[in-house]
Amino acid sequence: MDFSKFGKDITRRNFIKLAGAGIAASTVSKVAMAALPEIVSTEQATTQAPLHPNTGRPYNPVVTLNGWSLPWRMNNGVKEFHLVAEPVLREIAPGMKAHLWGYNGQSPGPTIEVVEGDRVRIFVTNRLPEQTSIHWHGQPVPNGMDGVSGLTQPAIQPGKTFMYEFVAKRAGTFMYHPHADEMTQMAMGMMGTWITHPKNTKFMPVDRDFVFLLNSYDIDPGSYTPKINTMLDFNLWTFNSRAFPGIDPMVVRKNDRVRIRFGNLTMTNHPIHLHGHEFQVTGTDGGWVPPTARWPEVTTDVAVGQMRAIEFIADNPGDWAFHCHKSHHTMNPMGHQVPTLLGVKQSDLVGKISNLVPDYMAMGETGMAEMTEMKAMMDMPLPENTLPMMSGTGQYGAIDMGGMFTTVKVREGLARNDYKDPGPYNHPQGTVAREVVNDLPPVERPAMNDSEGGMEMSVRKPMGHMEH
Ligand SMILES: [Cu+2]
Repeated sequence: MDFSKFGKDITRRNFIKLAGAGIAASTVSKVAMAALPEIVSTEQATTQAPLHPNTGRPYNPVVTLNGWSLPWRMNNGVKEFHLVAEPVLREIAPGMKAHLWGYNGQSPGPTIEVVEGDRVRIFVTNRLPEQTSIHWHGQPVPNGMDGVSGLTQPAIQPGKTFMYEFVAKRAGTFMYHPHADEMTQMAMGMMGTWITHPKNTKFMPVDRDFVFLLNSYDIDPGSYTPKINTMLDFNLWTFNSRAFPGIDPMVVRKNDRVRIRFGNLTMTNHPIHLHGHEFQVTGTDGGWVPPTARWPEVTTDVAVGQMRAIEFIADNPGDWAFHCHKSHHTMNPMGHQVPTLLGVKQSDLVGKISNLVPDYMAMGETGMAEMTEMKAMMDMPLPENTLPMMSGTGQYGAIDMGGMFTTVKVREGLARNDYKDPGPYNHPQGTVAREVVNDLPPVERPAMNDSEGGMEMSVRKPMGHMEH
C-alpha cells in the first residue's frame, strides 16, 4: 500500500472544459449544469488512505481494498458527488491489465461515503458507447431514484448527465451498479460500494473498517477485454477487480476490533473464510444484525447480490489467510484446463510427445504445486497479459494461490492510522511447523492408473493456451 501518493494521483479534470457547456442541457437543468461538481478520478489500483471528512457530519471512514473514496462538495447542505461511467484500464495484478468499464478512472468505481440522514445529490455522466443508469442497491430511495432504466427512469444516453437525489435514510453497507444492459455492464466491471455511516459515531465503533466487492471476469490469456456472454465459467475471481498476488493485505493492530464488509456481484456464491480468528456477521444488505441474533463463524457464505459485514477482535498476531473457500476461486487463468495427471507415469511418454510438440513439458504427476515452482525457478514465459494459475511467494516459498485470496496481517504496536504492509510475520522461535528426522521405511504408493490395459491420452501443452 502506498499512501504517500494519495492526493497526488487523484487527477482533477474540469468537466465544463472537457465535455463542453450545454452537453447535458436536456437532462440537467441549466442551474445545475452551471455548477456541476468537478470530476475526480484516479489511475491507481493501490489501496488509498481513508478519506476523513472535512465537511458535513463526522464519521469514521472505511478503507477500500485496492480502491478509494470519492470526494464530495457541500452545496447548501447537500452532499454532491460526480460519477463518470467510462472505459478504464485496470491492472488485475502485476503482469495483467484489463480493458474494463467503470467509474472515475477505475473498476470498481470509488466508494461513496455519506452519513445517515444526509441529503445526497449524485451527478452521473455517461461516457460509455451505450446507455446506462445507476441503481443504489439496498437503499430505501424514492421509486424514481431507484435507477432501473425503462421502469423508473429513461436510460442515460451516451454524452448525457443525469442527477439523482435522495436522503440516505438507513446506515449500512450498499452497492451501486447499472440497471441498463446489466449483463454487459457488470461483466465489464461497472460497480461500486456505498457506505452510509451511522449518525451516532459511537454506534458499533470499530478500529479498522475494510470494504470490497467480489467480482469475476472471463478474459482469455493474451487478451484484454472480458467475454461478456460468459454465464458461469469465469477464469478471474477478484476482490475489487484485483487477483492475488495483486490484492493488498489488510493490516491491523493486535487487539483492534476489525470490520470487513464485502458484497457479491459475481454469478455464484462465495464462502469467505478467515484463518486464526472467529468472527460474527454483524451486518447484511438489510441492516445491522442485533447482538442477540449473531453467532460465531470462521466462514460465511455470501450469495449473489448480498453484502456481509463481519467483525472480530484481532487478538492473534500473524499473517492470516483470508479467502474464498471454493478452491477454483483462488486460482488464476493460466493452466486451468490442464487434464488431471495425478499418478500418470509420464517419463516414457515425454520423448515421444516431444517429437510432436517441441516445447512439451510433463507436469502434474504428483500434483499441481510444481507449476508455481517451475514458474518461479525458471521464470517460464507466460503468454502476454495473463496470470499463472497459482502464484505468490511468502517467506517460506511458493504460496500456490491466486484469485480471491489475501491476508489479514495482525501486528503489535502499529500506529492508529498505519495501514502499510509490515512485511512477513516474524514468528516466535519454535512456533513454525518444521520437518522432523524419522526412521520410517519409504512409502509404497499404490498405482493410481484407472485402466489396466493402456490409457487413452490427448496431448496438450500444460502452460500453453489450451486448444481443443
Ligand atoms: Cu468464491
